[in-house]
Amino acid sequence: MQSWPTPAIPTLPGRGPQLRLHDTSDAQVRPVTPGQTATMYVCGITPYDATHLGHAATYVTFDLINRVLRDLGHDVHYVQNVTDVDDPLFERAERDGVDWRDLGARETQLFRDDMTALRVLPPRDYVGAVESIGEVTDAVGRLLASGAAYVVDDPQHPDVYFRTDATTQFGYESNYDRATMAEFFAERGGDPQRVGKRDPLDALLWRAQRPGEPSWPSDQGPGRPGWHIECAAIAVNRLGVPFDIQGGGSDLIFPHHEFSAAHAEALTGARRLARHYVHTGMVGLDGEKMSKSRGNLVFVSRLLADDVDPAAIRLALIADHYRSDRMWGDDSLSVAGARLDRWRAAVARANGPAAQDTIARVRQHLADDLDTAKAITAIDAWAGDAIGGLGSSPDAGRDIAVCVDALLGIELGR
Ligand code: 5CA
Ligand code: ZN
Repeated sequence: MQSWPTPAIPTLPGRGPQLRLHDTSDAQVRPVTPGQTATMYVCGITPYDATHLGHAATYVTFDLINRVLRDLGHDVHYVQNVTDVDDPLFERAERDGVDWRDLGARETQLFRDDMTALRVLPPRDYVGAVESIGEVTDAVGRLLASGAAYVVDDPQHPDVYFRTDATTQFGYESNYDRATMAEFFAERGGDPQRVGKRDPLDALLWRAQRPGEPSWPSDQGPGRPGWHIECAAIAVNRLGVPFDIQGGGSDLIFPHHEFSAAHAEALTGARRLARHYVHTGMVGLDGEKMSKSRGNLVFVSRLLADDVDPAAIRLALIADHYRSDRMWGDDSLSVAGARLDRWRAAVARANGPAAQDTIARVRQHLADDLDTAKAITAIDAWAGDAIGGLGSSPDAGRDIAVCVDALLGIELGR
């Protein structure tokens, strides 16, 4: 699929410390250790509705990681999918009387526009589920051949399932116990009641065609892909295993990332799909997680249409730590907007305190599991001093603007 345009990223002189990130599977913050090219896969949208602030917070978080890795001198091979074949898409298309392909294309384009406005660096490979069906059918065939998958005993709907016990390490990514797995499996797209499965947790790999549903040919007969195998196949075929960072919101920890990892590990024999499993907290509104099913959504495109400065949206989204579940508040935008005004006024001044210490601090805080709150406080302190007339460096404003642009993705206009 076509990605979106790359915003300009200025180069910041010098180097920061090694990046450390929280890994869900090891439940600790530890160094990210890429080669020259860092490899990152982040789960993309299911395009049946517009991008809300929860999605945006997640993609901006991985954009910060992308920027920090580049600042450390790495190339970043970033891959993202689009789940453009899935039940919610068919249901919404049916409800609205539109073709599911047109709905997916329209919402994906809206997402590209939102990401462009938020200055999110595009993935190198942006891959739709429809585009990757050949990769999925190949993977399903191999999983069947190795005994990691089986066809349910249902001649009418011979769906293919993945054996939860196909890999010995299953469960290492989420560390959830069986009861928690069962709960999230049922809540997040699983089908524990499906008759003919060997284990209620076994995950769908290939869904045999049902009347009225789109289907594609495969050796197993016509059907469509399951969810986890889509991300497993797309990631493995572009990044190899293990890759450096697998990312998404915390709602993907189980079953999605556990099974994506298990599918990929059963396919390749690798012990671990990703070196780091990084998960963002959930953004909520009015006391509840923002989600399409609850309908408590604030859309990025709506704010942009209301002429909200995208830099203020971005700054509001990174004001608190990415791993915390947090609420979007009535004052989130006004606080960020006021801060942006102050930063812009500060960098526009003829003189300010030399920027080196502040830049070093920003790099240090971001390297510490993306401590954006402290990074922002460091810029606030510099801006306060500059506006207070301290310092006599004529380059300071420009240097801070370059730092904020390169690392936080926010343009201050100098
Ligand atoms: N297409 C799948 C992933 S393969 C999917 O989960 N799509 S999604 O559109 O539902 O979500 C896209 C991304 O936004 C996922 O990483 C998801 O974890 C994240 N996300 C969804 N809701 C929120 C929220 N309220 N706060 C933060 N992140 C969220
Ligand atoms: Zn995914």
